[in-house]
Amino acid sequence: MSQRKIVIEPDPILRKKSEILEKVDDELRGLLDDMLETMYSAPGIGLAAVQVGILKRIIVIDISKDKEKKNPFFLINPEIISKSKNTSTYEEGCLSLPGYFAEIERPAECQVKYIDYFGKKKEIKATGLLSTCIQHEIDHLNGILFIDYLSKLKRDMIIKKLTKQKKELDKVVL
Ligand code: GNR
Ligand code: NI
Repeated sequence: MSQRKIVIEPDPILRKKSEILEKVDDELRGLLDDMLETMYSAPGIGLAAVQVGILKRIIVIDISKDKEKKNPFFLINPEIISKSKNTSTYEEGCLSLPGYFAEIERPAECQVKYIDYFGKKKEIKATGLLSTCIQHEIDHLNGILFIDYLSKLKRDMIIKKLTKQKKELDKVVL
C-alpha cells in the first residue's frame, strides 16, 4: 500500500468525466487500498479516483468517527437510482479544495447501486452524512465540485485564491 498525491483545484482533470470499470481485479484492489490510505492520512471521509489523477468510476468512503473502528466502504461504478425529495444540509469540504467549506443542500436520502471490492453487485439506501458523501463523490466522477453549487462570485473567488496559492507554492519549490 502506498499513499498517492491529491490533485488540487484548479486542475483540468477535476473537470473530466471518469470512465466505467470493466473488471474488478487485484490491480484495481491495489488502487482502492492506496486510495483508502491516502484518504485516511489526509484525513478525509471520502475520496474519488480522479482526486489521485485516475479517471475511473471508483470511490472510497469511511464516515466512522472512531479512528479505532474503521469502516471502509468501496464503491465501483456507483449509480444513484433514486433520490428523496426532502433535503439535508451539511457543511462540506473537499480534499481538492483545501481550506474551503460551505453549507450544501442535497437530497437527504438516495438509493445507490454499485459493485463492491470483490466484484459483487450491491444496492444500499444511504441516509445522513453517508448520503451526502456518496453524492459529493459521484459528483467528482462527473467533473463536479461542491463549489459549483455556490454563486459564481463565491466560486470564482475560491478558484482565484487557490490559483494564487499554487503560484506561491511553485515559487518555493523553484
Ligand atoms: O473529507 C471530506 N469531508 C466531507 C464533508 C462533508 C461532505 C463531503 C465530504 S467529502 C470530503 C473528502 C473529499 O473531498 N471527497 O471527495
Ligand atoms: Ni471532494
